[in-house]
Amino acid sequence: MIILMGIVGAVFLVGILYSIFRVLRLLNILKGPAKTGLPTDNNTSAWLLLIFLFVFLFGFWWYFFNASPDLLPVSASVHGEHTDRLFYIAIGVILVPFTLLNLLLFYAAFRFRYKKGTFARFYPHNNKLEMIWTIVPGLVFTALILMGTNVWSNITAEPPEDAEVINIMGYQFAWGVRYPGADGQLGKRDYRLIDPTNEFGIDLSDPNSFDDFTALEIHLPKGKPVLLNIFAKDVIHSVFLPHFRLKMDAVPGMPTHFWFTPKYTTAEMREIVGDPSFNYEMACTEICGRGHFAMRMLVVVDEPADYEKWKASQTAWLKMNPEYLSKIPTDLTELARIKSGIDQQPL
Ligand SMILES: [Cu+2]
Repeated sequence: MIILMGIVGAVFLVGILYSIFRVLRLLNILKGPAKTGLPTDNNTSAWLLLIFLFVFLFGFWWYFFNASPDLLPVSASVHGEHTDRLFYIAIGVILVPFTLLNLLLFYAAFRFRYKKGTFARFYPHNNKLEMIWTIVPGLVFTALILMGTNVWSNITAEPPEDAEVINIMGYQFAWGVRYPGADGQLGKRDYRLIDPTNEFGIDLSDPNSFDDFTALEIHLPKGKPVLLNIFAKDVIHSVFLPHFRLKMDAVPGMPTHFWFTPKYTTAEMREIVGDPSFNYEMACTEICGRGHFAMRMLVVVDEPADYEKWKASQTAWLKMNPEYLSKIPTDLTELARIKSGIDQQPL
């Protein structure tokens, strides 16, 4: 709402200022050429420029402070705090010169408006100035890029040993999620094994895959590193977990990954934002086709003990699709029955 108000307000103001300018200009034309030889609207333009400066600069900062609570929600991941800090540093680096330069530019346009008998000094070049305004921004941007590269290389580097590994598969138009079962190891996958049921291409010749399970929502443990291995089955999708400051494309044929550590459980975040119905979510942020809007998935951050409980309550993919038992090498069938819990009654 406030964004809409800001845009409407700015358009309205530009309209008013432009109308005033047009009216004054028409009046000048009607009056005919001035006797002094000075363009008659010269002073008007200079004053209008000053008014423009103060109205818009004031409007800008008013809008900035009013909208700033909506800029970024509290970061729900550890690295998110670093990226937020970078974001605010970049905003500062942009806004301080933005304000100073605008003050200077509009003041200069006003102060040095045309006056009879005043002549501009010819000042075409100054090496020292050129050096300053090339080197200083160069150093500032290099520092920003180095800080950003540092954060980026951390979150895309190898995750800690104890990280929870989760596979995410984007396809038109939903997400598939695969967790390791009780053994904590995700089984291998191979795209050549993908079929309408086996959407991940789970390789059942790998005993680690027997107890893997797929889920309709994502659960994450608080305070524990989580590695997302990201795949796509058809077109480019993009994993977007805004509260965790996580965005990584899901590219067909080119697995990507991202690791992060959730900081607040869903219950804690509900208290922080003061909304008992708050939920984390994962969205697709690549316009991937007609059903793109449907690629939303609920994300729940649990206390580690609750997370383990949730994992234990899930049913292995193999148990849900027992017809795949026949594809398992015979010497592994018995192990597959045990690990997937195929013979056990559902809980
Ligand atoms: Cu998508």
